Amino acid sequence: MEKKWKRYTITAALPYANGGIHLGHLAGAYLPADTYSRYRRLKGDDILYICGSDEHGVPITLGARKEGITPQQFVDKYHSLMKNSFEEFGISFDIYSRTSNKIHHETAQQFFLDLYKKGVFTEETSQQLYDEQEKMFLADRYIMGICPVCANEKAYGDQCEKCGSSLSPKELKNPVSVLSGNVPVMKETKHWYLPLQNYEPWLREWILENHKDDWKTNVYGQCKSWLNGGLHPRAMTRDLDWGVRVPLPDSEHKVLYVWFDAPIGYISATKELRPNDWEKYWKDKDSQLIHFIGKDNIVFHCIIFPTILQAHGDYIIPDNVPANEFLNLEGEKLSTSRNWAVWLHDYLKDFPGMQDTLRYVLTSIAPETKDSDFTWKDFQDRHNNELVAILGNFVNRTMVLTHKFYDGKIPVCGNLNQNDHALLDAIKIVQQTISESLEKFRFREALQLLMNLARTGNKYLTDNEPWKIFKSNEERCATVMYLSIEITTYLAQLMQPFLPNAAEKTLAMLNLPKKNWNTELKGQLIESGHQLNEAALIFRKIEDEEIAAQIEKLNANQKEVVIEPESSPPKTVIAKAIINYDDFSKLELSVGIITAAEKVKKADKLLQLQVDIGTEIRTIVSGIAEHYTPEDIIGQQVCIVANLAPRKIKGIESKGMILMAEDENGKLKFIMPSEAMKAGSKIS
Ligand code: B3M
Ligand code: ZN
Repeated sequence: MEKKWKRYTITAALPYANGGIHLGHLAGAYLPADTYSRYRRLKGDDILYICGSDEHGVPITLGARKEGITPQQFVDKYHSLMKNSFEEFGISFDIYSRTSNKIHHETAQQFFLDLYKKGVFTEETSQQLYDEQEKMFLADRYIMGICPVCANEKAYGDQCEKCGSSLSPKELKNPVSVLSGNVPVMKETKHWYLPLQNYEPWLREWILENHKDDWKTNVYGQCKSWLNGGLHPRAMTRDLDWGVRVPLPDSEHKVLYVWFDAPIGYISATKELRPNDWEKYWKDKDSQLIHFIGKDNIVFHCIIFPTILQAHGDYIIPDNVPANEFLNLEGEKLSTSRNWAVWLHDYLKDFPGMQDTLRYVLTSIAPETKDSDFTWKDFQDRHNNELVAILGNFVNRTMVLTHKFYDGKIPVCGNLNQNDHALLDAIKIVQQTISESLEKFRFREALQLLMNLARTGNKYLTDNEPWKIFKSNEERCATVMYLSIEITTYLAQLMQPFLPNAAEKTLAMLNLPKKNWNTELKGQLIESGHQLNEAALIFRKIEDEEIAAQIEKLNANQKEVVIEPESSPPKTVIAKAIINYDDFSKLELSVGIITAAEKVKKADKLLQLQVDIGTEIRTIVSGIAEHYTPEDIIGQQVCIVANLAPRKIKGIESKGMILMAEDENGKLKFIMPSEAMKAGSKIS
């Protein structure tokens, strides 16, 4: 039996306050969550749509340093930029808060203390790099040194941006502190860890068994691969000065791990909004908690935060986490460092009043099951050929004809023929099918259903040609127009979650109020004699020049990410020296099959793979995490260098190397035999 929920707590990932909002963010989390929230409100459900800025973590302190301002000034600037764009775009948050608020610090500290007192954490002491002059422990990004792989002198503690290797600070040669330029020393430090491994059986049952059927396969698959990879204790505190202070003695320079405090931000924002009854949204088992996020946040919302909530004991856990995949831009991965992105604040300036168009396009191409691509040409086509030519056109034809024939008064409906009855039946079920799709988080499908109703309307007008029978068959003409207005009215009501502005305009033209989706959106919605308001176009056309300007802007603003000239390699590949056959024959190359894959902690680019090479299963760490997700590559045939000396990468011993080919966009692809082969087959 499907559960009946009393209320809905809907969250969208708290964006880092270190930049603007781009189309990828919108398509990933904020727009689907907004559509869903609007739908729930139209049904009269008790919902809260919660969001805010994530203002802690190393990206913030580093960003502030770069701009030469304090972290607080830095987050103030980006918080208001994001808040304003969301507002202007019409994302209908019930609250857009921020994690630097006092109420958040208090809530997160209390949460930490509750867990601490329950004995949930384990304490561990370890050696970390420390800057004696600045008197501070150095996060990976605060350490620079020589890359052990390519000898770049400006590699960071977590990564070399020149060769792309993921590194750990201890691997760097001649490490120095970014802050002082001094050589850091090793110093002992204590941290509190969440023993995730203890919650594995509970997580397995909750996700793998209870949510097998209702979670999206991309989300379920990622969780499964994390769980199968084995869970480990994760530090919930950091040695930093910016963040939520650890509420324990002797912790002046320690803050809560940003991924501990940020999701609690959902709770503090609810408290801020509803100081008197926030608890029912977080503690009542009849409240449905739904997290809208992008795929890079899955582990935090499906494994770590739920474990924190569960360990606490008083809170509900998410019922669903409908994470989206990524949105690409003009065939390439979005990149904020390269400025390969379309920023919402720019869009709003360039296309004033055209929020619905962006909503329409991003929902039509939503990366619901796999990555999808936004192109400006497609944006124009969808707007002109669908919004204008199908939806706008139908509404406009109906309005204009009604004014022309009947001075804008809804005419009397005469006898219905078979087609009319079929039409009415079709209208009646649309609301139900749209609702069903929305409840399954299938926004593309839901929007498609809406557009099909507009298509049906256009066809009905074209088939019945009321303009030809206005004089010869008054009754029939009136009936056709009556039914067309009825379709328009359904469209206006049903548009609301997707195209709120167009819906409002259409309802204003119809001179009708919004209806409750649960109780009022059935049967006949209009009455003969009702006076319509003046007809106006709901969408204008987008011209070729506007699109050309956007493409030009995108290319012009693109930044080449080159590292300082003195240390950067020439762009072209240097031809390597000639080798003889003996050199070549030293390589042991063979075919392998990937049997398991998981992300490497704290390394965005790395996957830890288990590769069957016939005689054994090898652990190989490979820098392909930006090109493949773990669940996509299980069973993949690969070619490997089997006799490469083992190397420790991020603490994992990697035994071998996977051969990859790189395309002109820097995308890596597996090299594999032209036909499936047994693991261990030799390559020569
Ligand atoms: N700020 C990461 C991100 O913006 C992080 C999300 C927090 S959600 C609680 O993708
Ligand atoms: Zn390097």
